[in-house]
Amino acid sequence: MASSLPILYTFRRCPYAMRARLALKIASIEYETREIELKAKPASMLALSPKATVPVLCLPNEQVLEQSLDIMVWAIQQMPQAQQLLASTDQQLIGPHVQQWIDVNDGSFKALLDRFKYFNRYPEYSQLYYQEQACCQMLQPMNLCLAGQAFLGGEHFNLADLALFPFVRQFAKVSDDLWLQLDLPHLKKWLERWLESPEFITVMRKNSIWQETRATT
Ligand SMILES: N[C@@H](CCC(=O)N[C@@H](CS)C(=O)NCC(=O)O)C(=O)O
Repeated sequence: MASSLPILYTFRRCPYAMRARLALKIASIEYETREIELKAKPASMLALSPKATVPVLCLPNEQVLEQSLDIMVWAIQQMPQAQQLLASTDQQLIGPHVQQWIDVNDGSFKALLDRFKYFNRYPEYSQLYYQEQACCQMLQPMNLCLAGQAFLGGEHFNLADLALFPFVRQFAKVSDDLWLQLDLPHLKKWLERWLESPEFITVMRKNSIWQETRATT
């Protein structure tokens, strides 16, 4: 697949795709967007990445990155200055501090987020129980960390901020009422900052679904 720009298979509302797009934007990397439908994945995407999840980034040298974190790291590595800035806490892009946040987010928090959002499918516990557990697992520790600094990474954001933000956003959007009741002022301020950032607004612009038949490559 010869293309001068990287190609990103993406789904607008997917939080994993969101964090990849955000990192690409922050690193000022131009790419071709191929917006897909999860229920009708293009054959060309499946050929590149049989595991069939978005995001998938295909580089001009035909290297395929099929994990959102790999895409984020690759994007930031293209910008030496950003790499230094984003590594301010751990001295590396994904050091132990960043990894810890990502492990909690992609592990127990994501599982609780799904249960909180789709509580009807998980009747073992109430929606409020799932909310409370999610708060204990990640949102309260984040709020505590953000009480003393603007970002999880310190005074500048790092990969943990970028990686967690779309999931916290999704959590907040489950129920306005429930979110408003939570006493997490520092986390809410952090979330607002990301929601209002020009980078996020840009990567959330709507694209029409990419049509495989139109592909010339
Ligand atoms: N570990 C993957 C997870 C990506 C993922 O699960 N994406 C979801 C959408 S949010 C997906 O593509 N699911 C496949 C499907 O629903 O068919 C990553 O970080 O990129």
